[in-house]
Amino acid sequence: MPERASSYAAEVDWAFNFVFWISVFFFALIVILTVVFAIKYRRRPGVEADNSITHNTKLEVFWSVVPLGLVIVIFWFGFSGFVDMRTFPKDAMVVKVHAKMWSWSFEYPNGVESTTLHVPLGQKVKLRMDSSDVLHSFWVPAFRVKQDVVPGRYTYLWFEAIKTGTFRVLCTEYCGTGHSTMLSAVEVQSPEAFKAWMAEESSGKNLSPVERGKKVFSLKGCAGCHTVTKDRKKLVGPGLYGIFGHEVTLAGGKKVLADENYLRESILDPNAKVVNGFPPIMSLIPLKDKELDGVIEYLKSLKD
Ligand code: HEC
Ligand SMILES: [Cu+2]
Repeated sequence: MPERASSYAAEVDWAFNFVFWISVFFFALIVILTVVFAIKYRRRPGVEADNSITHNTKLEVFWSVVPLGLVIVIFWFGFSGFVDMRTFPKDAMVVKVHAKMWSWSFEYPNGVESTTLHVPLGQKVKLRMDSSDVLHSFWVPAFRVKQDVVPGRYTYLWFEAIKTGTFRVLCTEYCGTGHSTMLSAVEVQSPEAFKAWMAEESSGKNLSPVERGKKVFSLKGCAGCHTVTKDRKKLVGPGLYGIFGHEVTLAGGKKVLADENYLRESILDPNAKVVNGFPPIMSLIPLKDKELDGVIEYLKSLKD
């Protein structure tokens, strides 16, 4: 089991272990008895089958009532845990979670946005989740929470972190080519560290265009499909390192120069010119003028 970092974890693990060991016990019991009886009562020459026993009421009541009791206990643990998870505390901090192919972003009550989820230790947090394309599923193994994120509606989740540290966030609903890279993290910080982080994030309004662009690039999910490293590794889309000022071969063989207008068009009207060898699956991601400008400056800065 992954480490336990939320108030649910101990109870979930207890229920899991309970069911697991009951299953192991009955599996062993049934397999052993099957083998023993198969050997002991096998057909042998000279031994007649004895059909005098038809049933045994005491034994039958026993093996019905005991499992019934066990499944009632299992139901009780499952149901009370479920009720806890679906009863949302009124005093929780609400964070909006935006899922899209293939990235996560998080939006806090004061409007700050981030690509990793920051939460203070010991504070109840409620997530309101939406997807702009297909079904995703938000999963934090260390918190023992998992919730589908469904296009066209909001879904919710709440938890309270009990341990500081960085814990993995995964998408656990197959959502296309980039599914396996749809990763993020939860940073559980002490309340002071969380406050300091929040203050720094919300004061960062005077970013240079390149810095702003870099932020937009990860917040808007561009990084889920494009690398920006020197090796120009392909993800779902082409690597964007060094793209500015270079020639791009389009589907059909035509070559164009990647100038500012090409970059602008590639972002505002993604399928107007499709890069050779790539599927036309980049969707339009709405950007404000300043964000678009930042992204273009950022792409221009990706060079030696
Ligand atoms: C769902 C995956 C996906 C996302 C998200 C995505 N792109 Fe793309 N992008 C692609 C693909 C695939 C191509 C190549 C096909 C084409 O040209 O449409 C591409 C092409 C491009 C190109 C042209 C590249 C070249 O080599 O000529 C640029 C520039 C670009 N994207 C920028 C962005 C920016 C900026 C964002 C975020 C606002 C973004 N993309 C988000 C998949 C994506
Ligand atoms: Cu997903």
